[in-house]
Amino acid sequence: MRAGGAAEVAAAVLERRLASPPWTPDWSSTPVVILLLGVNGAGKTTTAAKLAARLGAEGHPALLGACDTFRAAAGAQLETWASRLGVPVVGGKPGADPAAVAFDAVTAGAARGAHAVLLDSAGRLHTKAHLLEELRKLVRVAGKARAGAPHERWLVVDGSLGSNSVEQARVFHEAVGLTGLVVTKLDGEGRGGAAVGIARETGVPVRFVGVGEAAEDLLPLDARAYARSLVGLD
Ligand SMILES: Nc1nc2c(ncn2[C@@H]2O[C@H](COP(=O)(O)OP(=O)(O)O)[C@@H](O)[C@H]2O)c(=O)[nH]1
Ligand SMILES: [Mg+2]
Repeated sequence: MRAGGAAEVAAAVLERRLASPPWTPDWSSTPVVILLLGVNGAGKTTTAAKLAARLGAEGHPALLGACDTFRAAAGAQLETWASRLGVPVVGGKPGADPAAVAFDAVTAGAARGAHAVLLDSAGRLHTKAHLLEELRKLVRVAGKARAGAPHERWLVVDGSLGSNSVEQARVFHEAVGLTGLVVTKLDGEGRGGAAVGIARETGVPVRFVGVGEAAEDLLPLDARAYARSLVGLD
């Protein structure tokens, strides 16, 4: 078989593995609550902001929840985005209970008629066990503010990193039950190949990809284009 032919076959296999029905949130029952989680630097905060911009442009106003209270800079980073985008944000003082911030954000989102509440979370704590326990609590408490929340629990993965993120994904999946992935930094060196392994390991779809640092640099997954770029086609 020609090399090109083999690459075409590989791309088709990857495309099938990555393809999934499109994301169709239930906008008849709002706010839809989306938790973004993942390790430090993956792109959670940036993705929350980009997603708020995208949903707002599609007619679904969002409210941001700054649940990363571990670092003071994290809340400030989200607030800067929020004011730039003109999107409301609910946060807490540094060291505040992230679950309490999530509760407040979901409650505020419902009261203000937001269609989506996007919860940014911390990526590093004293220990991994502590981080996972905090995320579990956040999920539990968000569900008290609104039944079924957070409706989506998306793992944000740095696409420029290698396959050790598959193990990370498994741990997060066990802790909170992921419903989707966002693969960031596909504008950089990496091609985001780990996403295929993560999607396979967890069975959850890639929902969006990050292709830059600006508000508009978040795109729904195009499985065909993604698969072809993974094998070096196009
Ligand atoms: N080039 C590029 N940079 C990104 C992308 N997403 C996030 N970043 C950058 O990655 C860094 C870490 O992002 P941040 O959202 O703070 O990560 P967090 O720690 O998971 O909240 C920041 O400098 C972002 O601007 C992307 O899709 N492309
Ligand atoms: Mg952050």
